[in-house]
Amino acid sequence: DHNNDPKNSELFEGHDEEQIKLMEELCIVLDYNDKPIGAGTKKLCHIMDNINEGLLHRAFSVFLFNENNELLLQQRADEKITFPGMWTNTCCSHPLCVPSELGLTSTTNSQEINQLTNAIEGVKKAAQRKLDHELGIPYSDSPLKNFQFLTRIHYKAGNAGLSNNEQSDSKWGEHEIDYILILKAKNNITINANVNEVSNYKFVSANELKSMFEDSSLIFTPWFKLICNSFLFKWWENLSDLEPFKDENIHRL
Ligand code: DMA
Ligand code: MN
Repeated sequence: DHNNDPKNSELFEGHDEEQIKLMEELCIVLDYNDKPIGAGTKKLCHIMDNINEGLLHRAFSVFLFNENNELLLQQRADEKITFPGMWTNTCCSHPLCVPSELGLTSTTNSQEINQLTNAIEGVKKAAQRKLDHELGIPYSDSPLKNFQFLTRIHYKAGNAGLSNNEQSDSKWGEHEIDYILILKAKNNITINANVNEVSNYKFVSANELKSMFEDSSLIFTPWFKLICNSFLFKWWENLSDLEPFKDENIHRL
């Protein structure tokens, strides 16, 4: 039972109004096997006390590559309540607990046949919505059919676990089953970053990213670090054929 629901006045003190409002979004609460078991506000799902009691939700991470196989990185805005100012992959967020993003509107009525297929469809719609919201990437530059789902990663991270993060805030964390989506651009991508979400962005080669890791003035999100240390560079070397990297497993990192 996740009844730890501290008063907004204390919890959000000093935070950005627009980002506080987004904490009312309804995330998909999961059991250990990625089965939806309810809805929880973004606020409740990211409170470390609830996470420590096991509260888990669904998320996605988009890795967008341009025609030169460079990865689009973003730096999270200082306004973000969780992990502000950190560099990370192209776009991350949560599918909402609504039929379209749960993947329950499929015309093939295959809910019983393959729940994962439906969940992936829902997550792709959420990814399209957030690429537009955070980076101003129009839906026409992110057609659903161009997303490739690779795998799922289960991880837990606290804001406070990070050294040299002055804005670290132990109240907040992440505990997610994260759907990995690759988007290979087939044309020049239009970007119009939302400054409330993204303070900077940059296309990088694998070597450029590795040198960013050497720069101690840059801070990276824990999930991006985990994915870089486990899978990213293998995917990056094989962008033309990602089939061997697709699986139905949940990798517990
Ligand atoms: C949450 O991302 C998702 C992952 C994979 C960490 P986020 O904090 O950027 O979500 P939002 O953009 O909705 O605030
Ligand atoms: Mn989350």
